[in-house]
Amino acid sequence: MLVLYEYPEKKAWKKLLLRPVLDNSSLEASVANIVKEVKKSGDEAVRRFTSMFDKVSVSNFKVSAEEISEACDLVDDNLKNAILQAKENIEKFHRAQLKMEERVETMPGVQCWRKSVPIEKVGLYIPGGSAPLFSTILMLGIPAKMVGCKEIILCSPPNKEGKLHPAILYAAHLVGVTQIFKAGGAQGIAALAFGTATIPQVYKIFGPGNQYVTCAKQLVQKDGVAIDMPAGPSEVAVLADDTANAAFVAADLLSQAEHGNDSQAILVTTSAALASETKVEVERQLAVLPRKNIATIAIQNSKIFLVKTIREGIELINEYAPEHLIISCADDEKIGDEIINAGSIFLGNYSPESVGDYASGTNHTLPTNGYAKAYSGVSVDSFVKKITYQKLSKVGLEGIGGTVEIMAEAEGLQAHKNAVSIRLCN
Ligand code: HSO
Ligand code: ZN
Repeated sequence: MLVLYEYPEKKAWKKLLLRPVLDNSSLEASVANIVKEVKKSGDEAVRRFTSMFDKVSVSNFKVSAEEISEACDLVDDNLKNAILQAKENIEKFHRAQLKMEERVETMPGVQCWRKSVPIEKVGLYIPGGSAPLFSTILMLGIPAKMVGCKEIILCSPPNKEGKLHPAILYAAHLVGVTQIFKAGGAQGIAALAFGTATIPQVYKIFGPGNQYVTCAKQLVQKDGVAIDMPAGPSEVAVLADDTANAAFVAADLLSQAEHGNDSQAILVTTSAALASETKVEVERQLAVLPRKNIATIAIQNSKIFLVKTIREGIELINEYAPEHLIISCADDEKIGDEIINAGSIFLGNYSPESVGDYASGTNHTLPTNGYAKAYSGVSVDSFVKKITYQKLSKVGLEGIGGTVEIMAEAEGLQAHKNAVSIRLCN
């Protein structure tokens, strides 16, 4: 059952909005051991942990061309067409982010500019488990390919038959992933971070995963491998007034709840009627969901907040900083402009989160756990580094030289000053 908080006082918000705490400490030691073993023994260790955790012995981690073409035949045409439509939209939206920056002449003869350079080797992690998230391959693979990453390596845990889901292979092939490996969990992350005889090392690792995967990503970061962002359980918040539709709101809350036991869904509303109707609708829709066991547990952690004004609702949302925010209010766009902390915002009664999860074009890899206060979701920028350049003419150096000499002198860095003076013969 969703818990209803009626007009909670502001000072109580922080506590009420706390996410369930994920305590990594108990698993950190075992994840650290897996990471260390893979670093030391490479493929042999990956094989050992794959039999231990995935209960399958894999002789060759690399997915072959035959396996890919077999998988492509297995995916039905309806699904292929849907994936193609999603790909087209995701490409359109992400292509618009590829902006060239202009050269700037900061002073006569002093030119500065910045260029995006693709990260040469990136790793995409796709979880296995109860739902094969092939949509995440589109969200990560499309921008990686678009900016020109040379090696796009995908790792995903094999099932008990030692295979990956056909839709995963189809999507990976479609977006131009360069190599696919059957390796999951912390061992998959460690393999990507350090490389093994068969799995290439990458410079940045993307993608969601369970606590083991998240912990492994955090550990390898200490070894200099970049990661997309600290990931936590998925979440949605709905901000609604009395123009919202309780059945739609309930469906949105449940679409997030079915992701995992630890998913969170919250409703913030000014309408007492909507709050109670949504409660009833959630129970009604939940009862017939195939993943009702998972969704029921997630709904137990989920909350409804009744607030006096939309303004108060906006403040509460900004405090929570949800991964996804659906605004079902008459003034959706105006309210949307006042949101400062959210990963992705869905406006009006006809913009369910599911559309962004799959196909509208925006990226679904987004900051969870309150990280939306300081982090953005994945975009083309996540796959590039930006290098700055400058070129000065002699006139340029003559113009700026004095400024640098004075500043260097004041910092007590004579060699810095000299690098200018020697050129200007001062
Ligand atoms: N809502 C998830 C993404 C997803 N949904 C994938 C369905 N498939 C996290 O943003
Ligand atoms: Zn989703």
